[in-house]
Amino acid sequence: MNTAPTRPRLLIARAIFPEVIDRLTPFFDVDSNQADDVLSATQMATRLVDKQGLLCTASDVIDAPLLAQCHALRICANMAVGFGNLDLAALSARGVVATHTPGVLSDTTADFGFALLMAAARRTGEAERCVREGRWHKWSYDFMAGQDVHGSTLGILGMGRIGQGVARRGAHGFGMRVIYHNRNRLDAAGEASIPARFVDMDTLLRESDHLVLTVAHSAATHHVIDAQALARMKRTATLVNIARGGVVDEDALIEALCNGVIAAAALDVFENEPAVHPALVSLPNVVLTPHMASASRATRLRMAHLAADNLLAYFQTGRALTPVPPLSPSLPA
Ligand code: 8YV
Repeated sequence: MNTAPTRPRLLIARAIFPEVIDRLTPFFDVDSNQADDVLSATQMATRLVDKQGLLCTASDVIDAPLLAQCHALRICANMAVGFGNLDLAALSARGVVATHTPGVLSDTTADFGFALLMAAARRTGEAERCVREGRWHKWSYDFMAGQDVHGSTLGILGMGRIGQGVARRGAHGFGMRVIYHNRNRLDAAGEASIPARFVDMDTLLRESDHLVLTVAHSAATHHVIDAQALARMKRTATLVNIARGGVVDEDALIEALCNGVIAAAALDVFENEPAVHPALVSLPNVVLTPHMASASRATRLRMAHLAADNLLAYFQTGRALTPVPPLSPSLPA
């Protein structure tokens, strides 16, 4: 009689690095979507119904109707630091552990946030399109004149690890004065090490030359940047969103960019991604990138390994390594 214990069944919902799958296959019966078709709710339910483990990404919606069909599920390992795609209440009600990938992507994401800030402020997207399209005919005193980055005021909304990374780059690399707003204030040593000054939301909006959003999306932060908030910003300001699309009211931002309420924006995340509002595509003063702030090969590999480590630790020791915190005040990178 074969008495070998059965291995837990695992669904890997999107394509990931083959070497990470190789680490998991000795321990799990793996059903892997290496074809990388984005699974519909029905397809996800069909493939997850008998699985104890799930490795998913921020594009996969794990909600109560899905969980109601997946009674075997014990752990959901999100290959992302953000977890707005997970219904934490429904997971916890069913005793399913949720994990995410904090820390390993903070610097790569902060690098990209800074790249977007510079691109928006110095109009690099617009300028590149002008050259490529043969529209550069002569030098003029104000041609492609944008806003300075060095010595300006950098505002950060959401001072988790990613926000602090952007702040350090601004303060140490570009001599920027850093102000921030967050649900929780950093301790004195944390503020001094950047240095950064805690301000209320109104001051943040009014004083920032460049405002970078790194706050988690939740009911409390949904459309926190709306028409009223944009109206309080400087007309010369730039806005950068590397958090989640829902933090910004896109219709209000489009109005603001059309009417000179702020000078420019750079968006890596969108309210209905991967669909992008057509008005954004036609605006010259916005830089648009496809949710790629963490996309260096090394960092994506670290994220996939950490998701795998969580699955292995949970099934081998009963404890996951980086569970999602119960309530997260800012993008907890
Ligand atoms: C990921 C992200 O690329 O980690 C996050 O929260 O937004 C990005 O790093 C994406 O979410 C993949 O799951």
